[in-house]
Amino acid sequence: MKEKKNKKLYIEGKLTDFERIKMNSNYLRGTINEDLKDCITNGFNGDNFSLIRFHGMYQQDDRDIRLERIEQKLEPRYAIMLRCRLPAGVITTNQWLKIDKFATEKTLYRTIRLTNRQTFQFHGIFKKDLKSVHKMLHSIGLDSLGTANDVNRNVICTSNPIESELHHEVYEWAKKISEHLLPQTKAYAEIWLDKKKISTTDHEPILSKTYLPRKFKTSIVIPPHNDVDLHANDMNFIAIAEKRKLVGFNVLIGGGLSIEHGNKNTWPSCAIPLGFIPINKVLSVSESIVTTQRDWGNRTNRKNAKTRYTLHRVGFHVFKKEVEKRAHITFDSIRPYYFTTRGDRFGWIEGIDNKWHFTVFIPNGRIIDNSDQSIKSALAQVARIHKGDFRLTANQNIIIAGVDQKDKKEIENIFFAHGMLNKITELRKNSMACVSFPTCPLAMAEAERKLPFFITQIEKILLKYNMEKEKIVFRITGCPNGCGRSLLAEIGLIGKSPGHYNLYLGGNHIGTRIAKIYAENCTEKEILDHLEELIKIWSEKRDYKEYFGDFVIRFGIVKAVINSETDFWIK
Ligand code: SRM
Ligand code: SF4
Repeated sequence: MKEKKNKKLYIEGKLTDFERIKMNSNYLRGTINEDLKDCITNGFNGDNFSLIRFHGMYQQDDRDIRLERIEQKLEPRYAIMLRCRLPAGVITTNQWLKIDKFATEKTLYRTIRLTNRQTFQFHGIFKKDLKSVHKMLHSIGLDSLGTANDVNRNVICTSNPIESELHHEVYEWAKKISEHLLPQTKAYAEIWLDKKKISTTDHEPILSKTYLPRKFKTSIVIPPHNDVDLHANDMNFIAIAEKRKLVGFNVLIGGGLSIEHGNKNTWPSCAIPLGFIPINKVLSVSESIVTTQRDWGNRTNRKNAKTRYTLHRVGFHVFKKEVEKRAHITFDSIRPYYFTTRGDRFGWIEGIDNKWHFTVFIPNGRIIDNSDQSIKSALAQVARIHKGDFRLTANQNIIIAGVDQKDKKEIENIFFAHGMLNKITELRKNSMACVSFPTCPLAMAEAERKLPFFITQIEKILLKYNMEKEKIVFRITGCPNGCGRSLLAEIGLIGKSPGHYNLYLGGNHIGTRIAKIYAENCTEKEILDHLEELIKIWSEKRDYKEYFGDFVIRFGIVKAVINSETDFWIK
């Protein structure tokens, strides 16, 4: 008898072209190898343009010189951005020195960019150097698998090892989940590492031949620090400890931030709780959540393909029941937990193993030497003498982890000598921007390059109203895809067109509330005028120590987004 499909669970309609690309790709091989031999263009052709993303690479062109190249009748200056896989952001000093060298010698911009998912990107690698970057990464135990496209992305995890024992256990889970959910195809090894074709029958038991309907993101967080912004992720594990020992995780699903300007069929969402699981169920539960999303996610519309839309369509309880069935468990009630902070805790912190950890502020995560600061040189110098490792944070900063008391001064001196220990305001520490121009093809307005300007202006406003010591989470994202996580900020800007942004307010300081639109299509001046007015009122009318994000809600300046499907778009 023909199986009767439940319409709620299976979307009928035309599959997106992306589904065809994946299906016809022979497990992500496409004709990438042939393209690599084509020296006429620096780009990739046809489906390969999308397929290289499954190998952790994006084809980009420098948008600052796009018009100039067109006028000169030249091909756009194609170059590749490569994103490494680095579960929980842990990188050894030896690995760091190798990537630093590669960035200097083989990339167009000679920089490394720390991302807000605890890894790094190289921008501007030419096609001819692609195999050498993969071989270099492989030689130091790294890869770029599963960092882009319709797979589980780099698994992020609370980064500061202050709670060392717990952190160590949780870090191991981040690695295990990442590895468990990785693509199994041998295409990566064959194409980039010149490995001989090992098997003729590839198999993707978890991801399937057509992989997931859309990107999928996972976080692990150790309360009370929501430094990973868990609500931006599809699947989240909140570590629950008893007597400092990990006993299990609360599992939350369906977070995500991307929207389309004006498209009410898109909305951001905080993740919602499924329940508590013991440690031994982590892999089966993560696999069951991923396979349920794999089977039920929308493959006819990529704008509605992420887990939150699947939950909305099939119903939370139906989804939960299916996960329980697949994982052979019953979720327990959520265990109590709370968050007090987000962001990074800068400076020295002593871990419980008597080691010290030094969190250093990296403006926009850009590892570069410039006239004010020589960040790249400083980190390379530290890497040469440091006996512990580096941890990349989910806020684009870096932790020099595992330092002995006696070595602290030497490390600090290096950063000081390179101009990196200047005093900065709480606003600057809690700010973030996505990459945007010139490399991001989707950018509508500046983000990374505009962030210092906005911060400096807002700092002046805060000073004027004696609020300069206050923390405000301020973020800019160059388009509504939301990479800069502006919709979880107390003040968030989302690019509309060059020089114009929508202004969002009302996220909270712990990252558990979605922000709401306050003003549309503003110029930089209009934004600063709005902020001056609001900061003035906040300074006069706030309750004792009330955060900006909470104040704008209590004072009725914007309505709180409680149920984002319904509340987000209502004015
Ligand atoms: Fe992102 C696409 C950069 C975190 C939502 N993101 C892109 C691309 C690859 C543009 C593209 O598709 O061609 C950007 C490359 C710019 C460049 O030149 O480097 C890009 N995203 C980034 C990074 C580097 C921003 C940063 O400054 O740190 C972050 C890399 C993280 C990583 O290491 O994997 C980054 N992106 C995010 C986040 C935040 C997060 O994950 O915590 C989000 C919002 C959370 C979410 O997923 O809902 C995010 N990026 C997107 C989207 C929208 C996805 C969607 O659900 O519709 C796109 C566009 C797409 O996938 O079609 C996108
Ligand atoms: Fe690019 Fe938009 Fe992401 Fe910024 S938010 S990096 S502009 S895709």
